[in-house]
Amino acid sequence: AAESLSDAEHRTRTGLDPESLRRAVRDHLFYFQGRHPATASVNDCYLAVAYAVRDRLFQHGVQSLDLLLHRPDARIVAYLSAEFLMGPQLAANLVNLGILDAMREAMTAFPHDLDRLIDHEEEPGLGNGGLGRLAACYLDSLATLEVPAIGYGIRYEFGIFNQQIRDGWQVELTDKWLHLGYPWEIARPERAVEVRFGGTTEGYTDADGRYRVRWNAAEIVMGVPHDTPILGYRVKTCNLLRLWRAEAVQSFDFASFNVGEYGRAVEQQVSTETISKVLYPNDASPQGKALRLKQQYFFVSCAIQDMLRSHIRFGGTPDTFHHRWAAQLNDTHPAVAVPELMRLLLDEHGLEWDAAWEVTQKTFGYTNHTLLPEALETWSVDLFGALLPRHLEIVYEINRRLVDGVRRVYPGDEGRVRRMSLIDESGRRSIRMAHLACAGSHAVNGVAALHTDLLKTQVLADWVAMRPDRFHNVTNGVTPRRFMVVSNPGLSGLITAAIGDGWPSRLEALRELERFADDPDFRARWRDVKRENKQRLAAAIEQRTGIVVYPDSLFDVQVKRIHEYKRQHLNVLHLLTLYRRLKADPSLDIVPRTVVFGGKAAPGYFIAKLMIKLVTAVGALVNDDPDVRGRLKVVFFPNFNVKVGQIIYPAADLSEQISTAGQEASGTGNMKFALNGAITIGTLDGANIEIRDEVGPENFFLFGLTADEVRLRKAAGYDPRAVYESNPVLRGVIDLIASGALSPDDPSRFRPLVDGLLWHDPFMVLADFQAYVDCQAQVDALWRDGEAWTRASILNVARMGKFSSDRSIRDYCERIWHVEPVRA
Ligand code: B1H
Repeated sequence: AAESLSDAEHRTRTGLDPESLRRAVRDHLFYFQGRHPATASVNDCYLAVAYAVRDRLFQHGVQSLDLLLHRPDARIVAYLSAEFLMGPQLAANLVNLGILDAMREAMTAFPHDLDRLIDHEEEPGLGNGGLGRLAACYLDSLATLEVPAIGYGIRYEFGIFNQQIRDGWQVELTDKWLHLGYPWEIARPERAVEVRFGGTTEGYTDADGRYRVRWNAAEIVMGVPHDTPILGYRVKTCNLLRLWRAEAVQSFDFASFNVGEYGRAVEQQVSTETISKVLYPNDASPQGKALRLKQQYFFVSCAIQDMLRSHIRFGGTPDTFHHRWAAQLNDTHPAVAVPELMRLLLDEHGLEWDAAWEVTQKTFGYTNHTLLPEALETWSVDLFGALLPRHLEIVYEINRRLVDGVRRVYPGDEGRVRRMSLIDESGRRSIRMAHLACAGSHAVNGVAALHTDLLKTQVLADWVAMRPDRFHNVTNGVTPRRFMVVSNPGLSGLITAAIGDGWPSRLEALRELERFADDPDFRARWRDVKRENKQRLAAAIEQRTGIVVYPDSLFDVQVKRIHEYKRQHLNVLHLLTLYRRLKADPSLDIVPRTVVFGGKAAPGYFIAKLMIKLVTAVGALVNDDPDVRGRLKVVFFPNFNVKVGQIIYPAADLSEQISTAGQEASGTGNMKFALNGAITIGTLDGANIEIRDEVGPENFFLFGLTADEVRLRKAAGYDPRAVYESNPVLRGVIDLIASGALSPDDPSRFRPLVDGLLWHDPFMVLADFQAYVDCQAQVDALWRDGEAWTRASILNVARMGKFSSDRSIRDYCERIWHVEPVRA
């Protein structure tokens, strides 16, 4: 206490006025980086501003922590996730601190202005897509709601690959996000923990004569935490993102070195540090790789040990662990936390099984993010046992008790026992991680109403039958701070001028915009903002692709991972339909459109990469065709990430959410678009359903089969070929692709795509084609009535309040975590 700073000292050191900020930036530049302000580079200035901002975050952070330690009864949320897709930090932190304008003013004294620095910042791409970005939104909301929380994950040295488009194809480049230094984190080597792998187990009798198990591991790795402060919006709460880096215990083997084996001397270090080297670039189809399991166990073990250590240090006992911690499993990637907590409680802290199991179940909640069968993780028993022999024993014991329970409730129902077992015995024996997560949690949830329903009636139906009260829905949400205030200042300013500035942390307040929907003045200003955002995107498109697009055209946008179930190819079929109409009658009066695509394809996903090539090939065909006269433009915007999203969402008129019904668990891009005034064209899938319920069916373009219809249609024997034969428009576009006209250098290039559609079409693209084209005609009709379009756009924003991640987090706090805010 003697050394802590007084409020007055804080004010002089971390003042928020332009003059204090200017001084802070100058000091960091000069004393910390050894740079003269007059000759500082963009990166020098960026780092100096970032450090000045970080000081102010830590000021809040240290005080938040202080508060927690004085309240050892407060429950803390631990969000366990293999991915955190944080996006750029500078502007978001300035907004949350409330000093964006003050810093802009402060930077006029330096050679580079603030917007240049914001533009310079690279983002840590430590996630694949929606699942990782959701974790980041939830951290923002937890802090904003003043709920103490830590995000635990992996500090990958290389995040999701950077995507370049060369000759129309995706090329993957290593993401070196650390190369210029990452100013937002601070390494905490003194808090490192040890993580063990491999070896054997042995039983022994302890001093009290009880049977115990000891794990004699073969390999030890250090986990070193790197902390990034997470400040809430205009509050004093500052939480933590704690990412773990793998380091060798002993980095240099002198014994080898001394006998001349220089290579061997560093081998161990290289192999150890591979664990946190790179993010697996799979969206929704994990592969059973040993390194991936090592990554999962590595960060989970670090996290649980860290939580236990702090619990005990502040006076807790192992049997009250769950009073202090509510841990959420972000999908099954961290599900090995269940046997890890059991192991620590049993083997290291001497609890009996029943006591340890109660603590474990009360600690964990599990969120499922997908129903795709190929994405439900399993690990072969052999691999799991080789890396984690003690955990395999614990999994077997959990399973033994589970199976006993099932037999008690359903005597003689061996089919059910086989279905529910943690071990899949068909073929190569493997552990079903979703079952392990269900078994070890007090609450299981899906991420949108439909997804939760399907989870309950299909994938986890047996589990629901046994423990119905454990299943919940928590519909996803996104943070309006990043996806409105930071990325769309024009719209945010207009909204604030109309309804005041409370809406970013009380998003339901957007409803007050409804009364402006019929105000001609307000509509005109609404259109002006959208137009400015479209101009900004048009400039970025030209700069990155060379394609010139027109801001007066309808900006029709589909950005998300490239996957067949998301049906980028359905969008392409519509595009080609428009193109063929124009070719047949160049004087046709059509609504000019700019169709923008963006998203990464998993490097090993051939068809997804071919879809990217198809989009760029259509662009090459259409964009400069004299018959088209600029009325149709097709753009593939490279390297879609959070930063690019912040330019794209605000500029969209139409949001493409066209997945096969029943396949997209929730979607969150759909929310980001609608919050920025885009109108959705979509299927009854994921959160689209709830978005439509909120904004009203008249302000949403709905088409396509429902999830039930998809199922029935498949059961009845779906024949895509028959659809093709019977629809001349569809035949025209499919034949165009098959003809080779889009790929004169390799006429059969798109054959795999075409054949997939004609002979299998598991995602019902052809079945939904006509409905989609008809629906797009309704889009055109509304677009031609500019006033009506603007009205629908305003009403979309006004009614999207439900989709703030603050609402999602409140749901988790009340229904799953039972935690309360700790107010500073
Ligand atoms: C989602 C994933 C995912 N669901 C495996 N599942 C991964 C699965 O690297 N892997 O192995 C990575 C990611 N991601 C997405 O989660 C859903 O598809 C979206 O519909 C949903 O909005 C999002 C957040 O809940």
